[in-house]
Amino acid sequence: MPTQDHPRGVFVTFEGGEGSGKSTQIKLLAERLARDGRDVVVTREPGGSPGAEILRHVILSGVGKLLGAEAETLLFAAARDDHVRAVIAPALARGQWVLCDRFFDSTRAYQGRVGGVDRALMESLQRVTIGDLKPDVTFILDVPVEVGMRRATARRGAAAPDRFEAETIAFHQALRDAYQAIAAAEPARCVLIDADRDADTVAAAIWSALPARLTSP
Ligand code: T5A
Repeated sequence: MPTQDHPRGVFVTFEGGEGSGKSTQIKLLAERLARDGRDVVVTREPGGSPGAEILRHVILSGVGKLLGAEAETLLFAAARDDHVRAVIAPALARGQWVLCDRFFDSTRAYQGRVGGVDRALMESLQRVTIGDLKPDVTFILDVPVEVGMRRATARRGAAAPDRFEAETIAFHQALRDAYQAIAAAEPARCVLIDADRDADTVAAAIWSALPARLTSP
């Protein structure tokens, strides 16, 4: 159980491929933290603020893809800029816990490692949008591609796949590899979680990994 007092709130992000179970786990963690008396804000990207939600609609419609990888990356950055300033930074300043479904690792994985967007552009955008704001801990939910796609398809029902759900199996496999590489490169911040287990087992793994990450230097 996390007990450490932080000078600001605690920023926790969830990452992973499609259908990896991020929303499910954020909900479970938020409920558990609230029972523990913590003041929790749940948010998501792209979106999370009124301006960023408009951009989410544009991006997931596929319009960004038509503009090209760099322009689509700019749209994600614009959404993040608004979200950080309107929601995340104020909540952390108030001392709240912020649980965010996707953050800058999604850009690094989808647009950077898999999409091939220029590294210098990515770094510039990161500097402008988030500065030195980094998550205290990032849970990367890892599932085999076919498991994630099956879950996402079942949840979607009759609706059409969005811009990224419609990508190829090779794209999603490269994405899984990218997330594993991010986790390996930043072990102090990132925890790779085997999410191909029932939701309660995954939640227990997340809960038990949290305190150590919050007390590490
Ligand atoms: N993107 C985003 C970028 O390319 N760059 C960026 O910088 C950012 C921020 C966002 C898209 O934008 C891209 C990535 C994404 O493609 P989205 O609609 O927010 O799109 O999609 P996702 O974040 O991928 O969210 P999903 O809703 O698809 O997946 P989740 O949240 O990982 O999964 P969840 O919890 O909704 O679960 C999916 C289904 O599986 C079941 C659930 O009940 C649900 O039906 N489930 C489980 N079933 C069995 N066992 C478990 N352990 C389960 N956990 C959940």
